Amino acid sequence: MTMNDCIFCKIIKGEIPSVKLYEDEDMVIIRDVAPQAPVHLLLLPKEHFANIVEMSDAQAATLGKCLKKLSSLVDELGLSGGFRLVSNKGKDACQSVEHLHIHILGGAQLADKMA
Ligand code: DGP
Repeated sequence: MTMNDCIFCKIIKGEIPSVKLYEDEDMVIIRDVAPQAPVHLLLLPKEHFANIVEMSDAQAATLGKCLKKLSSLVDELGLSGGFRLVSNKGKDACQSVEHLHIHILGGAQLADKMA
């Protein structure tokens, strides 16, 4: 998969519509189209890379910055009661979009088991 046919790159560029709740130079945060919790968001780094295993040191530093920023947005995103972060990598985890993304799940008490 290249950036040209990546659905999340198209969302980031505004070529595919999405509900964008936050955007800065490093990331966008959108609503997941198939929510699995009352609040189900996706944090998308703007730079395309497939997953956490393929992440460079520079991309890891940017992702850390994004997560730090997320911590300041918790109330406005409806996550003040808590939240869960998930990033699927590969077949066993059912990763379906090969552009690293962090699922942000919350808005209610979540199940205490993840699998
Ligand atoms: P994963 O299985 O971890 O690769 O999750 C991909 C998620 O992306 C899945 O929860 C559904 C979501 N998704 C797929 N296509 C779109 C889209 O076009 N718009 C939005 N907002 N979410 C999408």
